[in-house]
Amino acid sequence: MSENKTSAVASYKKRPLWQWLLIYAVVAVVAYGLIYYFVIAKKTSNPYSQKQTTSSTQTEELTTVDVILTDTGFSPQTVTLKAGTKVNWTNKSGKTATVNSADHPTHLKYPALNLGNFSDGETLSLVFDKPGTYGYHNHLDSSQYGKIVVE
Ligand SMILES: [Cu+2]
Repeated sequence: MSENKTSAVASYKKRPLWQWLLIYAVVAVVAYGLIYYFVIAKKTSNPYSQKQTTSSTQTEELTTVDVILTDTGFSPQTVTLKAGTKVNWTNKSGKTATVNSADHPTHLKYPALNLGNFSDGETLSLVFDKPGTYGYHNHLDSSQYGKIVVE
């Protein structure tokens, strides 16, 4: 037992100092490598999770608002929403109608809102990106009109 101990000490003493430094250096490089590997792995998984949160906020922002056209007109007549919201107009009036930009009959105020005809049961959609007030009407019955206020 005591012989073993002395030989172990002897072999320890045989190693020159630079070898121990080399071993320490190798161990340190491996340890740092592992740490960096995990840090980078975490960092690469972070943008992914951020991407997920961004897309989930986008889905939150991209809410839809439904406007129903009945024979008494568009309901709700005035819709206030945030930029990026999609408006769905559904025709439940029993007749073919249109969604056209103000003013009747030129429809020049907001050309993107000239969505044209939709028959009973059909839906027209438009995403509003810019703040503003957008008037529209049913060109086939201009007593039916509405307003989209984008904040
Ligand atoms: Cu019109």
